[in-house]
Amino acid sequence: NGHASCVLWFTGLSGSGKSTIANAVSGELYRQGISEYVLDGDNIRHGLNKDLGFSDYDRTENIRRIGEVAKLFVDSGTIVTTAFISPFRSDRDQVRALFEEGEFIEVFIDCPLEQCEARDPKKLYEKARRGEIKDFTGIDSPYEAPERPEVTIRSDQLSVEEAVQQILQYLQEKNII
Ligand code: GGZ
Repeated sequence: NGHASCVLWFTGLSGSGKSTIANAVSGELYRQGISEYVLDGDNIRHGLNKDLGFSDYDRTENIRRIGEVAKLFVDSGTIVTTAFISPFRSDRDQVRALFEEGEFIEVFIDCPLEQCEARDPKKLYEKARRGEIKDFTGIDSPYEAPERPEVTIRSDQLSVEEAVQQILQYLQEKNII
């Protein structure tokens, strides 16, 4: 199947919908016969990066390693989607610099903190507010929103299907798929 490879680099708060939308995009690409893969906490933070926590230093190292892995996938001809908070602009920009022009597609999963906190499926925000988790993104650790993301998904206003369509449309416009 003729398609270009790229990284769809999702960034956004915990609970913004990154994993859900990443997996839905991946399912649709798979149905189209496209070589694709999702990197997320389940396959990275539990394995390659299980030595890392959530200090600023560890997050930077987490993102650096994920960037290198994403590059290997792109070199292999795959469309790789990454679903990590990646809160620091400079870390994301360093990953961008690993790629050729057009290969790194920053996808901002934009959802107000109040919404993410209201959903709170794993009750992590509740714990962070009580001080039981420290350095929690959006509470006592910063989130630096992208300034010029290639795609912005208002996940509080769109259905998962609409979000998937917006991303696929971008890939089509850029002749990647
Ligand atoms: C943020 C945390 C923290 C802290 C545990 N801050 O909603 P989740 O559970 O499934 O997604 C969050 C995930 C964030 O890991 P990332 O690798 O994406 O973060 S980063 O890119 O900043 O390195 C959350 C859980 O891990 N989690 N403690 N303190 N999220």
